[in-house]
Amino acid sequence: MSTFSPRVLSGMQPTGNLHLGNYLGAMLNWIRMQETHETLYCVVDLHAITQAVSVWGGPEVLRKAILDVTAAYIACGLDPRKSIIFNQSQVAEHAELAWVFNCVARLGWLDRMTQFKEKAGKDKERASVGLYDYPVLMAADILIYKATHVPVGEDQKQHLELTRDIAQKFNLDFAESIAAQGHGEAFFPITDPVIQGPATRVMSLRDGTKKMSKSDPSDLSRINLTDSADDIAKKIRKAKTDADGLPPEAAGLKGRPEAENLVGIYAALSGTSVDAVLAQFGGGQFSAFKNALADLAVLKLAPIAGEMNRLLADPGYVQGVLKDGSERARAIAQPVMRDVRKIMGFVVS
Ligand code: AQP
Repeated sequence: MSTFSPRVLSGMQPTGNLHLGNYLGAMLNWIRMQETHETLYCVVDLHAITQAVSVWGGPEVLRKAILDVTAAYIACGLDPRKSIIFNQSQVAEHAELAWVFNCVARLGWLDRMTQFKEKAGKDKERASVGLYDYPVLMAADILIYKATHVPVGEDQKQHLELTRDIAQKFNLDFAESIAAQGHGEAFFPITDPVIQGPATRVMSLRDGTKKMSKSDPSDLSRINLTDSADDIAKKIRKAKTDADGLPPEAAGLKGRPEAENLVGIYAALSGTSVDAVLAQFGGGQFSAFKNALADLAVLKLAPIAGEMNRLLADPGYVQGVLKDGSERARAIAQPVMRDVRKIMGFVVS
């Protein structure tokens, strides 16, 4: 059996402000895991350009978004001394391995990806090839570091399954060469998704059946990590709810997506469970719960915006973090890519 040392990789797209969904679904686990694992966190800028230029905004918008997201990472609690923080485009091996994986992955696998269907909408003929190929690049992002664990929100589960399929097929297709080159039975690990916590899928504050998302046209649908304390409190107080109060037990949230969402958010922000939140607030008025949630959200989130502004006042520092992180990431990625070339039979000079 091949064994792989535990290593964590994950990323977020610089396509706009990070929001509460990114924070609760992914970031809290990222912060936790930097204490126990070797961790790499990237700003996935190559993924940010998969939609039309009019959607991602062009060079100036992208440049700013990469720095903003990096500052958000640090402001949330990622520590550049503990984690490798970098932007994807600075490590060319992501794109090179993605090409190899394009030749391993099958069209049928990609055709099943629901995120492409949602993002491409009805007019998929006009979607970019990059949008379709996004999950293959994501597999390369992960496997170029032989990452064993990837903390993500629930929406990324299907893409992680594709990553596992690609790793498995590569290991099988090239098994003889992998063994001959001294890598044992498997060259790539079968990565585990880490989808943990009471808010792995945070829903829109305006519609409990839709994921909270950067691209929702309604700003009231999400809490941005850059929102002021007033905006955070206002958005929570205006969040859609139904007419009933809070139930005493989790079973009572069934069929009530908005209530379930707000309780999950409270549990994640307070580091407790849905049951514990309902033990405290169940049977009470929704308005009292919303006030408590607004206070908690302001307490936890408002300092992040302040810290982001402080960091962005010194762009040289943020750029320095990315430069240092990219060098450290390249030092891991380059030998892996060299091994892949040898395994596949490319003549390496
Ligand atoms: N609503 C969410 N609940 C829980 N986790 C979420 N994530 C995103 N939305 C939620 C997780 O955040 C990480 C980074 O996501 P991303 O920025 O790379 O991509 P995304 O899923 O495309 O983000 P958005 O906000 O939904 O952007 P748009 O609007 O462009 O589609 C991932 O781990 C993701 O699971």
